Amino acid sequence: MDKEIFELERRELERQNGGIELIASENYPSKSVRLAAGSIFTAKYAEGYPGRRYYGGCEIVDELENLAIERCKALFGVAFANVQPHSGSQANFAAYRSMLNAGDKILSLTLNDGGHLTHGSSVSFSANTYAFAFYPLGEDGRLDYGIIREKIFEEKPKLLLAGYSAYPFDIDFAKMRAIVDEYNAATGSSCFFMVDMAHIAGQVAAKKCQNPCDYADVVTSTTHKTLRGPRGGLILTNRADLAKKIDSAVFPYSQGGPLEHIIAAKAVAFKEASTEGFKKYYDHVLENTKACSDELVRLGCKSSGTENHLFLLDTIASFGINGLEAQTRLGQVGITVNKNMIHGDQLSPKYTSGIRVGFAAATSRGCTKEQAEEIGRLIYDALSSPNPDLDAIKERVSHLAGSWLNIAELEY
Ligand code: DSN
Repeated sequence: MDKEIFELERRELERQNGGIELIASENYPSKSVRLAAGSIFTAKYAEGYPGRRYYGGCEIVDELENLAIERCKALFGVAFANVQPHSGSQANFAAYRSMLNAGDKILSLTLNDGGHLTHGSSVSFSANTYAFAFYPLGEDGRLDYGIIREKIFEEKPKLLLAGYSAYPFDIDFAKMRAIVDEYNAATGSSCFFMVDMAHIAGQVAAKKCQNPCDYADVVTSTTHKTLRGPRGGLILTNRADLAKKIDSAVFPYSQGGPLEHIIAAKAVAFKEASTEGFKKYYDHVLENTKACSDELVRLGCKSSGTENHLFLLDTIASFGINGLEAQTRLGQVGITVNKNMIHGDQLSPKYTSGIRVGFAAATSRGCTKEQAEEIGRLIYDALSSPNPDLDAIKERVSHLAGSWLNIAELEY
């Protein structure tokens, strides 16, 4: 009936299938996740929570949402889960509201070092509602827990925030919990510890890093990045006192009817992420990311190195071009990345000194370690010469992407 939309979807699928997707926050859900997201649950209004709805006819969506909640709790080993947030930003909005009053101070990572807009950017609600202070990374571009400890005593925040959008290394959540506990004990304060694990939710589910739910008062996430679910958010806690506040901060404070079709798709993704197959998938994500980064270093480039699904490539130091130019040039050969500030960046966010490279999506399509190394060489060939043969590189990209699984047919 709607040929225009059908045609746009066809072209987008062709674009996705024909290229190499290296945006670290993107991924491809399975066909089962997409079918659930397109299901008839979209037709049901269900404001409220299971057993406490404002509409009749909610018996089945109650079962659905309870199942999603149970699967989510089991996956992350946590006592309470709210699966209604429409996005990560909505999840952060409600999470802050459950712990803080307007004007309270949040201690967050310096945004240029990898924080998210909702972690204190002046263009988001966060900085408009709360006061923010920031901790920088250490000189080596890694979290410096000594600095965080100093800052918490200096700034006296009500909440310490961890979890980032462009941080390529492991995070010691246990150490951050200890800092908050030490601060609270020494000063009689009740500072909260919150983790936004959106980028590493898949790594947490696969048990390949510390689980922030073991240490934080509240954990937020998206479901569509490394977790491979539908686009959406969630909030987790082990604290019964906060669980109630979280629920009312989501509905009715900041959202209306939950997207039950997306909750169905989240439930499918939680089931998939709890399997041995997902752990193996994640081993490949980590292996591929490191293989590509190592190959670029072998070719003389400056990479951040990696302990997760992403790394930052310093394109100024490696090729003498800024992140925007690198993003554009790679786009011309069918490799999608985003420009990104790198630690100590002297350029503005409009240009940046580097790009962020991630392998969650490519690995979902079957990218192997050897292919990840080849992608390193493709990036090098596209960026190292002022006049590269873009057609030849594009041909190699198409050949590689063409050997992968069709995104529309991805089984889990
Ligand atoms: N936009 C996401 C990212 O690219 O990291 C964060 O929400």
